[in-house]
Amino acid sequence: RHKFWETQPVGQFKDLGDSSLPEGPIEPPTPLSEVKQEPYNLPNLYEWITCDMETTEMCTEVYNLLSNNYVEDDDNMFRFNYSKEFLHWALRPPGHYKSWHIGVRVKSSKKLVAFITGVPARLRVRDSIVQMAEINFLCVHKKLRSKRLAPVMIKEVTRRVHLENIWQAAYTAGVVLPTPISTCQYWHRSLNPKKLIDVGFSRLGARMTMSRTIKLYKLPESTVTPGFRKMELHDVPAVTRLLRNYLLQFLVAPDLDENDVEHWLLPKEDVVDSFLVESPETHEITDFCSFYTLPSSILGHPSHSILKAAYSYYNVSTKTPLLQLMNDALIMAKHKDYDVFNALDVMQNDSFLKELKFGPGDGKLHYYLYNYRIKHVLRPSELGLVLL
Ligand code: MYA
Ligand code: JJ1
Repeated sequence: RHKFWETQPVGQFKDLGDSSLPEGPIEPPTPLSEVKQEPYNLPNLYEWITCDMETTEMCTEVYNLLSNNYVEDDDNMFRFNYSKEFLHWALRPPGHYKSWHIGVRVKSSKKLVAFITGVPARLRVRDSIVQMAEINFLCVHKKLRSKRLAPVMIKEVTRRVHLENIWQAAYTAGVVLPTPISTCQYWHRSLNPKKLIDVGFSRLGARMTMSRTIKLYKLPESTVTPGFRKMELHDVPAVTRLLRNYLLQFLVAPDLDENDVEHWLLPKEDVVDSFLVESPETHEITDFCSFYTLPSSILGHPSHSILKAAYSYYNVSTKTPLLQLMNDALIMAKHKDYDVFNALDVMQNDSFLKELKFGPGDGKLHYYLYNYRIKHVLRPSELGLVLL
């Protein structure tokens, strides 16, 4: 069934019920001297490149590959359209390795036809802190699909991760592979229902008119929580403390330090937005919410070409009820002209999705670990991790 994945150190379907298998690494690290020194072989017409994501030329080439060939919904109506600025941010966190940004070119024309990336991350799995790679942006040009190029890309990124003495990875996918540690549901909150319906992202509900629908999704002009404001650089220590403490309750979560928080959560225009609640009395930072910007191309629509989507990222409530905090996040997203606010049912998101008028989407997201076994499938609420 899975000719490639059956050969890899990942949880296998046949082992799903077997509680005699221990939690933790599936195979031990090999001595670095035994890691293959040369890249894997590609079909002869192609060559490996290491992408320098510092340069706008490279960011543009990657952007062009992804915007034409990356993830689509089940009905091929929308395609993720990560911006160049987003890619520049997502691929250069503290301690990133240029060698983990891997492209494949056609030798003759130099055209970029495939891509895969890793970035380093510390993840906590129960009580263990594990150094990992987060793998993302695996893409093969539409004209080169089903030629078994993806397994070569995955083996090559694995080799380059091993060369840095890292032996585990985390990744998400819309497809089922051996074997998910958890399966999450996408939920969507309409902010611009007229456009969403026009482009086929959503439909008029039964016994609903357009004006009744617009009224249903109306939001206040401004946020309601006293002390709600944009996160600033000087907030990094307080946000780090708040978030670290909050993430302890989940079985799998990132282990973030101040440098990580500055990179991943400090607002960056049209890339990541973060807000917090500063108590007007004590000036304590008590609550936090964030979302990232991931537009989708609308395929083949006569008048609309881009759907502007916000994706819920990390949220922490200690004083402001999470429902009210997320309603303020929706108000900010509407104010910034997003068409839809998306969220997974991870962390405590279940507690606000229905009340804030999110509806379940037709997409699921499966979470995976490479070379790390988890004894039981996790509930989405046990996951404290959001990948981009
Ligand atoms: S998820 C986003 C993936 N990208 C897209 O969906 C974009 C549109 N699709 C494409 O570009 C292609 O269809 C891709 C497959 C490139 C996905 N993750 O070359 P093939 C297996 C893992 O003939 P193609 C993301 O970026 C498939 O089951 N494996 O197929 C996270 C089959 O294996 P098997 C996948 O369609 C990526 C084999 O590939 C995926 O031309 C995490 C077929 O290869 C998938 N999304 O190309 C990667 N889709 O026979 C793993 C298909 O066994 C990282 N396949 O079933 C693992 C950790 C590595 C680091 C470890 C460090 C220690
Ligand atoms: O966006 C998604 N689905 C939308 C559009 C569906 C269009 C037809 N297929 C959707 N819309 C309904 C919204 C509605 C709003 C009012 C309330 C009720 C709901 O369901 C889906 C997620 O649901 N997205 C995708 O399918 C994109 C791919 C998801 C897998 C991602 C893989 C990630 C890669 C890892 O890095």
